[in-house]
Amino acid sequence: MKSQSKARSRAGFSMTELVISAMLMGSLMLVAGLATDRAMSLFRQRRASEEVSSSASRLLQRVTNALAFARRTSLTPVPNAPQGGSTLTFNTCRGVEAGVVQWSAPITLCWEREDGELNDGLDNNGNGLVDEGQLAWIENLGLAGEKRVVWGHGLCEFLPGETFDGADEDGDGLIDEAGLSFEIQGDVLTVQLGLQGSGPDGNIMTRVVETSVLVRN
Ligand SMILES: [Ca+2]
Ligand SMILES: [Ca+2]
Ligand SMILES: [Ca+2]
Repeated sequence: MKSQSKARSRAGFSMTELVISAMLMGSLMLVAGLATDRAMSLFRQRRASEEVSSSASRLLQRVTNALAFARRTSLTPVPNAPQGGSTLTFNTCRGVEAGVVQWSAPITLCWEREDGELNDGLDNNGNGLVDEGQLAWIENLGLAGEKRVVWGHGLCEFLPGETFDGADEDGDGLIDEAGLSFEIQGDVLTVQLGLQGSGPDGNIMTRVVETSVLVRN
């Protein structure tokens, strides 16, 4: 008997060892699986966050380009603090012909409610964002030949830190600034954009970008 037991021990693992090994292997696979899920979740989260950031930057650059040759005296309404503005109409310089500066048709950049969305604190269009807006570029607003293009979606209703209460809650000198905000000081026009996106877990990500344009034409 003694020699048979020694033979089994030498020949392989006992049943207990096999069970323990299987349990250890299962635990390791579970840990590895959880780690992979966590890593993938973080990756998706980071990618979604980067997409919102890059979209905000691209949109701001487009707005900046549109304003690059804006006529200072054409800014309507003049976005003075503390009201600023979320709508701005202006003409831009198209060059000089026969010594005369040529101005564009009136261009309007504005925050407007996203299609399918209502101002009711609910996500009416089911995109994960609540009461969000879109950025519209409009030529000849309200006139014959009006042209309209939506440049961006997912604008915040108000920039972070602000609500619709007639007060400057975030203390930046502007009252109730929207997800598209204009402010002029002298000839310097400051633009702020607040963009939102819905993350993989349904969480809302918000990015605020800002730039200033010297309006001197
Ligand atoms: Ca929505
Ligand atoms: Ca809504
Ligand atoms: Ca403010």
